[in-house]
Amino acid sequence: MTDSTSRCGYVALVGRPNVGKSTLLNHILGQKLAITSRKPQTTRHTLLGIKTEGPVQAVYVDTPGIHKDNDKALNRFMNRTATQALRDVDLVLFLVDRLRWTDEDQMVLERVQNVRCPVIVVVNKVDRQEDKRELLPHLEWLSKQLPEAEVVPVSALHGQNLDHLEQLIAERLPEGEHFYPEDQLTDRSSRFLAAELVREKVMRQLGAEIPYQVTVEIEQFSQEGPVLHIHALILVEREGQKKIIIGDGGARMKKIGQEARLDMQKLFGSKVMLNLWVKVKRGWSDDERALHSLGYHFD
Ligand SMILES: Nc1nc2c(ncn2[C@@H]2O[C@H](COP(=O)(O)OP(=O)(O)OP(=O)(O)O)[C@@H](O)[C@H]2O)c(=O)[nH]1
Ligand SMILES: [Mg+2]
Repeated sequence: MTDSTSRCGYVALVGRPNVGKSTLLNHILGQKLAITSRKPQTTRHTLLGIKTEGPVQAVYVDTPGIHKDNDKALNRFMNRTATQALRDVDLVLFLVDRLRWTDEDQMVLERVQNVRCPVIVVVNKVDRQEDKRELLPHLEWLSKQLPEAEVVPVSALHGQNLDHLEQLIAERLPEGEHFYPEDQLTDRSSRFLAAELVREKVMRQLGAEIPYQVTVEIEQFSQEGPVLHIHALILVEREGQKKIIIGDGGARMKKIGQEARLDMQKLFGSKVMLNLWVKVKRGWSDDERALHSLGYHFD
């Protein structure tokens, strides 16, 4: 945009799990802020990622993937969180994965059709689409579902077409003063981000089911001289899960710790000493009170 009008607004990233919402946020910010993994339902909380460039401030809201499975309190919390984020934003980015259209995409589409603000449909992962022409009928079909929306193919992972996307976003933000100082990156605390990085490594290291039964609490977070001391507690549902996370002779736990520590050092710009523990807390993911005390609540 060439004009110097001050613009600012909230931009929700919504879609079913695994379409690349958090990856897109990180690429736009040029920094790893949101956790990502190949497993669905990685993101559990909304997270603001703020990008200020000259007169334009876009406040991105990363959300949990909207999914069908609603049987546990944690799943209900995640779906409610994502749906609520659609309410108070100025622009919605509806992410889909190339031609893969599922019942969950349909669920999200129906919610997005009801929003009042502008919508951009972001067709992600096009780097994986060998024959791009095959996309065209689907892009047209998407346009018909949301006639007012722009439909934009991108690769969030490789940064393809993101300049164009950001341009479209900027043009759709309302005029107004910026909500946040220009150097602010997020609304979340460093403690929150540290817990998420540990959870990401657990998500990435473990097989199919256990990651969904894991949450992380930060017990200590203190700067002592040049070193950040972080103690994180990994909570699981069952004794057997604890053994799997620890691994043979503590090998898996060590790997989780090493990888999380490296990411923390990058994010916080400080040397980090990280201590991890694993504890069993039965039933936490289906217990409203336990969820609340573990940080799964609305502000
Ligand atoms: N090839 C390719 N992979 C991508 C792209 N964007 C995301 N991915 C991969 O897709 C997977 C899911 O990405 P996430 O960003 O965690 O997806 P999400 O939509 O935030 O998922 P939830 O938080 O579970 O709702 C990860 O393995 C990413 O690396 C892309 O443009 N191309
Ligand atoms: Mg995510």
